[in-house]
This record gives sequence, C-alpha cells and structure tokens, in this order.
Amino acid sequence: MAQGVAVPGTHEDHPSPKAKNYINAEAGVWSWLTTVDHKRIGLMYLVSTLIAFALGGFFAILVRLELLTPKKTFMSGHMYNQAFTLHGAIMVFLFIIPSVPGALGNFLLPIMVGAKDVAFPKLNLMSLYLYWIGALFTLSSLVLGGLETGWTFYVPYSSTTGGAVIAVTFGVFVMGFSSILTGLNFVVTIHKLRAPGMGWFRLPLFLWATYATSLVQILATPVLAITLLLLLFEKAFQIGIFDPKLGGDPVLFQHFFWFYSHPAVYIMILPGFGIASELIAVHAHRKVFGYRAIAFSSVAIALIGFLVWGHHMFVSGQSELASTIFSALTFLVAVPTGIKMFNWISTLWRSSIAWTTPMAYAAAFLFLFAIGGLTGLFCGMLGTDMHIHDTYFVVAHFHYVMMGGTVVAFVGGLHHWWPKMTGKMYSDKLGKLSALLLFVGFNATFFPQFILGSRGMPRRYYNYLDQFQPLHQFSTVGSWIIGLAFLVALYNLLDSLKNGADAPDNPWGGLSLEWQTATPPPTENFPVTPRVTHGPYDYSDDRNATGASDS
Ligand code: HEM
Ligand SMILES: [Cu+2]
Repeated sequence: MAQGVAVPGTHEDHPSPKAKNYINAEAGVWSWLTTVDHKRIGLMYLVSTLIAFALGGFFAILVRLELLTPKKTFMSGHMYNQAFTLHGAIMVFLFIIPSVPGALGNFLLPIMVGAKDVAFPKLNLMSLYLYWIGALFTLSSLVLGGLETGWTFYVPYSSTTGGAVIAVTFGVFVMGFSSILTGLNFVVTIHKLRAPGMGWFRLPLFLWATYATSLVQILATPVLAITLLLLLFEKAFQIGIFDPKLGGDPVLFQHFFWFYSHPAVYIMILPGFGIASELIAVHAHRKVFGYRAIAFSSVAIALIGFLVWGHHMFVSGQSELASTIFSALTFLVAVPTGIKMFNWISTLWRSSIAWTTPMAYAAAFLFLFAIGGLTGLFCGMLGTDMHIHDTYFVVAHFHYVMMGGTVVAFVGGLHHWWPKMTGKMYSDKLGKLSALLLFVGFNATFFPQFILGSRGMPRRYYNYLDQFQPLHQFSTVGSWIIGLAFLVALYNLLDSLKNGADAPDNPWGGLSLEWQTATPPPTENFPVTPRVTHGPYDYSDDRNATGASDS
C-alpha cells in the first residue's frame, strides 16, 4: 500500500507533458541562481559536485599513471605531492561531503516528508553560494602555486611550506558553513514539516541517515572551522600554537583535525547507507528487515563516531592507554554498522529481486562496503595498525569505504531517482554495464593496494621498490576501467535527457512519498499536503508474517 493517500493531480492522473514542473516553471539562468526551490538547489549541487568529482578523478588518474613505474614516469616529486593532495582535498571537501546531502538530500527530503520545501529556503540557497565561494577559493590553488601538504594539512609542514595553504584552508573554512547550515535546515525540516501521519517510524530510512548525517555536520564541522582558522593564523602570523619551533604542539593539530575528520567520514558514508536501504527495499519490493534497528543504527554510528578520532594517531606518540581505549571504541562502531549489513542481506533473503540498474549498484555496494568495513577493523587494531599505518592498506581501506561505499551508492541512487528528477528513463542495459565496469575496475584498482600495503608499500611515495611494480601496474589499469565506467554512466544519463522515454511517476513501484507525486515534481511538490497512512516499505509480504510491519 502506498505510504500516503493519493492526492488529486498526482500519479493516478498522469499530467500532460507540458504540465508545469520545477524545471520548466521558470526560465532563464537568473531564475536558477535566485531560486529557493529545494529541487533546483539540489540539481545545482549535483552538477557542481559532479564537476568536482571529475576534477578529483582527473588527479587520481594522474597519480595512478605516475605509479606505473618505480622511478619517475612523467611527474616530478613536487608535482606528485600536489596531485595526490589536490585529489584528496577535492574529493573530500568539494565532492563527497556536499554531494549526497547537497544533491539528493536537497531534492528528496522535503518531498519524502510531504512538505513544500525545507524549513529555511533562503538559507538553503545561501548554503549553496557558500559552497561555491569556498570551492573557488580551494580551486584557486591550481593557479596560486598548488598545494602539497596532503589533504590532512599536517603541521608544521603546512604552516611552513609554500603554495596556496591559506587560500585552501580559507576555502574549506567557508564550505564548512555550507555544511553546518544545510544540516541545520534538514534537522528543522524533519522535526517541523512532516505531513500529517508521517511519524518518525514512517520516515524513509534515507531520511534517518540524512538526519544522523546532519547532526554530525552541525556538531563536528565547527571544530574543523576553528582548527583551520588556527592554522591560517599560525601560517600568517607565526603565533606558536602548532609549530614546535614557536612553542606550539603539532600533535594538538592532529587531535583537532581528526576530532572533526573521523566523524566527517560518517558525513561521507551515512548518506550512502541511506541510499542503500532505499534501493534494496524498493527493488526487492520487500518490507525492510528491522526498520527501527537500521534507523537507530544511523544515529548510533553518528554519536559513537565522535569517540574514536585517536585511532588515526596510534603512531603519533599517544599513550598506550589512550590508544587502547580508542581501539576498543573503534570496534564499537562496527556493531551498528554490522546491524545494517545484516538487515540489508536479511531483507534481500528469499525476495524476488528486480535486477534493475539501481539494484546492480546496490549489490556492488554491499560487496565493496563489506570489504571496506572489515578492513577498518584491521586499521583499528593496535597491533596491526603499527604495521599498516600510512601504507597502501589504509589507502585501499578508505577507498573501499568512500568510493566502494558512498560513490557506488550515490551513482546507484542517481539512477534510482533520475526518472523522478528529470522525467526521463535511461538505457537499463548501459546502466548495468556501467555498474559492472565500475565493480571490476574498482576491485582491480584497490584490492592490490591491500597486498601492497601489507607488504610495506608506503602511501604518498613517488618512488617505490621494484617488487611492487606489477601490482601497481595492475592497479593503474584498474583505474582506467573505473574511468570508462563513469563515462558510460555519464553518456547514458545525458543521452536519456534527449532520447530517453518519458518516465512514469513510479517506475520502480516505490511506496514512499516521492513516488506519489508527478514526474518531474511540480514546484510545490504536492497540490495539497498528503496524509500519510502507512510506512515507506509496506509491501505485502507473507515472509514477514512475523509482524515486522512499519516497526
Ligand atoms: C576515481 C578513482 C580513484 C582513484 C584511482 C584514486 C586513487 C588514489 C591513490 C592512488 C591515492 C594515494 C596516493 C598516494 O598516497 O601517493 C589516493 C589518495 C586519496 N584518495 Fe583517491 N582515488 C580515487 C577516488 C577517490 C574518491 C572517490 C575519494 C573520496 C571521496 C578519494 C579520496 C582520496 C584521499 C582522501 C586520498 C589521500 C590523499 C592524501 O594522501 O593526501 N579518492 N587516491
Ligand atoms: Cu577514523
């Protein structure tokens, strides 16, 4: 049974193709640059973050190309440092943190709760502009001498070296406010603007994940802001907070930086978890197994995530007692994460899965994130981390989580909601091909890096020992396959805008509210506020006779 009572003018009576929707409601660039419509703002985040992803990907390909040979291939050591630093900084701050909340969160959240827009539409537009301003400052480094500190800006190197450290830290500082204000907007919208009948346990799981993410954005990002401000002052005025020569403490910087950046990895992965829950439930047409456990596990991950930052500093001279505590707490995070994995697989168990493109991406996500999550335990274990810290094992681990997890879920989500966002269907064949290429290319690129790292191959090294060359070459070829996968996906989606069939309002048989409104949605989302009577996954399901209804 659909979540909300169908309201007049929605998907039963399919609107004529010329019906007004959020895309054709107003014409002209200015109408977009001054819009307060969450859907248009979502689309502008989508385009902006995908451009950032392409740029970050370009630097990744350069880095991999240089690693084809143990000595110099085509870059100098200085250029190599710049390439991996810009790759990491762009991928983290300009792409993965703003992408899912900014693009899909903005587009979907108000519709999923049955509202016309977010609580503060003007603030929402301002958040986008703060992201753009911050991104411009960060990208100005491309013409201001580059950046070669690593994406972690560790001192005293970052406070003493040349390059655009000040421009980039200021850029990230400004983007931080875009993240904080977006989180604030989402939390207030979920608390205050839910349609009648939309109780907390009728919220789609994507919204529980978005809610947990927003809490971290609001609570953790101010710490990054302060840290970067102090670094900026240290660099500009040598005030002696972090630089030991000036009486400062470089390890203090690491504590500040990771107190944000570890919770920040949950800003990156939680939205991916939310997407996975939607894809799995809708394309298996199944009531989610353990809805409340999945919902609460998002909030649990967000909160426990604030207690483990010290696992990045096991080799920084931190006391053994502190490291032991941080290691134990790191294992605690695995519990709510395991609950999600278990419940997703239980939802799929014995269900008739519709093998659509989004489902193909969801399957890839499950496999890749399982490896990412499990190898996190290797890194969280004191004994093994002493050996693998700052090696390619760590590089492989966080790519399996951030790319194998979030990026794969994000691309799956994009294919899931693309018909609703654009009104067009894409080729399912090409879609599945891109998913397959990404799965193969990704494992070819990053699995060998676990082996390289366990054998001592350090990260951020321009030259390496000859015996590591075959695995590096295999990894580099894998990165080309990843590139091809994204090109196929991009071509398929863009081609659908011109040649795709008109999308029905509910191509996948979803039950949550976004599938109950017209495609593309009208600016006001629903002609009248829907009345919610069911949960978002109330598929009639004999297997769940055990009463796992919308609980
Ligand atoms: C598109 C495919 C990608 C490839 C081939 C790739 C490749 C690499 C490689 C080889 C390194 C290690 C460089 C070194 O230590 O010398 C690296 C570092 C890194 N990558 Fe990626 N990456 C990709 C996608 C991503 C994505 C999607 C993200 C995040 C959202 C990401 C975030 C990072 C970060 C944060 C670093 C650390 C940079 C540093 O050490 O300062 N990468 N990447
Ligand atoms: Cu961490």
